[in-house]
Amino acid sequence: MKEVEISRAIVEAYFNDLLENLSLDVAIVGAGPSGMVAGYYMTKNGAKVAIFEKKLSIGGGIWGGAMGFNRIVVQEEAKEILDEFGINYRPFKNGLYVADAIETATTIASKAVKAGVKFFNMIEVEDLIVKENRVAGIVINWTPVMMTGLHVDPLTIEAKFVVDSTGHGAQISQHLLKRGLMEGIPGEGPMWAEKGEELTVEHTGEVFPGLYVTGMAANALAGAPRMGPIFGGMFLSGRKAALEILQKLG
Ligand code: 48F
Repeated sequence: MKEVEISRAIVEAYFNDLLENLSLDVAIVGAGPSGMVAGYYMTKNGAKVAIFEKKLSIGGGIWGGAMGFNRIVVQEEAKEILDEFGINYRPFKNGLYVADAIETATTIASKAVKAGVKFFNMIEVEDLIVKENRVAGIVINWTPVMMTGLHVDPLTIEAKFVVDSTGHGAQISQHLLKRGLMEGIPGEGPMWAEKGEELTVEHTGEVFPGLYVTGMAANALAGAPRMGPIFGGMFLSGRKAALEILQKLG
């Protein structure tokens, strides 16, 4: 066993994947619940999808449940998505169900990978490609380059659609805002769980030609309330974006 052969295996496999994913149907930014669920449904239905995540770990805000108590709550309307993924849950009361955060994060990630979603972690999306008033792809860099502020130019990925699943900060839509291509992003409002869940799904959609928002990013753009550790809205938002994009991809 030669060390350099181990290196060759990694370099070859990774860069083959990167080359194959330079041109996508859909580039999803952010591997939280809404982004991973969106990726799963799109890939399962034939789209070529990759998810770019700036952190080392994927799963976004699922892992810690609430305050680090690693359980999440899902409401009746989204129970079918737990069933689709085969995630166990226990009924609580009033149409609420409790699931294990670790099982939720790992199962969604695993099912997404097995459906064919390609994950690229430790890559930060630092900008968008915009051509003739339409988002046409993403601009990527290594997270350590961004963290250290090194002056290193990025690479690009072209995509028919980009999904901003970056959570509370709506990081990708912010790039359009700072260029004057989008009107103000009010940010999420104070907590109101029921309303926040409803509005997450309602505001999931295309916010600029070629750019969709899901999950908490949708609330940030709409000024809709935060909702805390109830996750049904995130799942339903991801599925809604997936079905709309699939329809547009034909
Ligand atoms: O925040 P996050 O989990 O997004 P979400 O799908 O779900 C929100 C819930 O987790 C929770 C909640 C609801 O119940 O309030 O917070 O809306 O995941 C967003 C992911 O995007 C990554 C970030 O590291 C996180 O994993 N991300 C953010 N900006 C970038 C990014 C970027 N510029 N490039 C790549 N990844």
